[in-house]
Amino acid sequence: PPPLQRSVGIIGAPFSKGQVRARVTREPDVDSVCLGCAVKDYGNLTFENVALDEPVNGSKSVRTVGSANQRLSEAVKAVKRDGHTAVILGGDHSLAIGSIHGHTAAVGPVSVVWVDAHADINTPLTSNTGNIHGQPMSYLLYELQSKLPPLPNFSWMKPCVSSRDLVYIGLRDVDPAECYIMKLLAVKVFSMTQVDQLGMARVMEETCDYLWDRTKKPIHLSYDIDAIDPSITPATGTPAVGGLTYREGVYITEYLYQTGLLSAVDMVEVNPLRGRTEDDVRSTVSTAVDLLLGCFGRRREGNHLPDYSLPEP
Ligand code: Z70
Ligand code: MN
Ligand code: MN
Repeated sequence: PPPLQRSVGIIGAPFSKGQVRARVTREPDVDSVCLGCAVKDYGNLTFENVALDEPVNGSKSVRTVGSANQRLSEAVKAVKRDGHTAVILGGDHSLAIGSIHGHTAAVGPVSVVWVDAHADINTPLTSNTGNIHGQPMSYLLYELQSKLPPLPNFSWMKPCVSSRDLVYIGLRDVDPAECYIMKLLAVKVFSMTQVDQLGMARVMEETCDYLWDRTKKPIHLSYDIDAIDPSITPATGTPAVGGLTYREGVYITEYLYQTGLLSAVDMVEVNPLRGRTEDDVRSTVSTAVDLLLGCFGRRREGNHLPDYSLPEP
């Protein structure tokens, strides 16, 4: 494995306006995110609610989400310029717009690994819900720009991801328009069917083979906690049955860590208010923490600091 003493910069991004169901907050405990590596806490971003943020083409809170993402993009850019691996704690998945935008602004083109029950690739014109957390990939892809209406408070952002550099893992709740878009753009998808068919080890090998076909780019992992089965991570806004096991979920993070290319991680849709019991919340949050730990080198076989030495009798 590559030598992996890395520093991590953490941004809290408690967005909730990309979806309707209450607050989604920063939950994972910052101090537990990285074991034996330096953690810099950039604090929680604050966002103003834009007054009179009436729906645009049916999409809700467009202006609020637009300006919040502009701030997040700047924050992620700063974390990357400081030389850290960026961790963005959501918040709903609309924050991937600013997160991926800021990441590419700092480092150039990236590969995106999107782990989710949902494809989040609706355009504002195909969305049935008007929730922007179901739309972020359409804003980010070069290939969909001609399909997007102009949106207030989004003029700062330019598309920055090629459909060739995107891989989905865990899909199982995809709208017809999203299915059409992914076919149209020939996006690489490992739905739950492929996960069942191939097993996660092969899914990860094929993911990297595919992404590395041309050049190895920094990886942006956008991890929606609802990718994991709701029996393990119930405290989320849109639980979808038939999800990844805890082990499959963690394996993704361990595999990406050992590529040495993991450059930014979003951990989103953890929503304590959606848990029915305290155990629901505990299990969801501790899984999110374990996924982040996997991203930063924790191994299930055990861990020790590099300078560990046995005590002499
Ligand atoms: C639906 C939409 C979504 C997360 C739900 C759902 C999208 N396709 N994403 N929960 N995280 O509203 O566009
Ligand atoms: Mn999502
Ligand atoms: Mn989702």
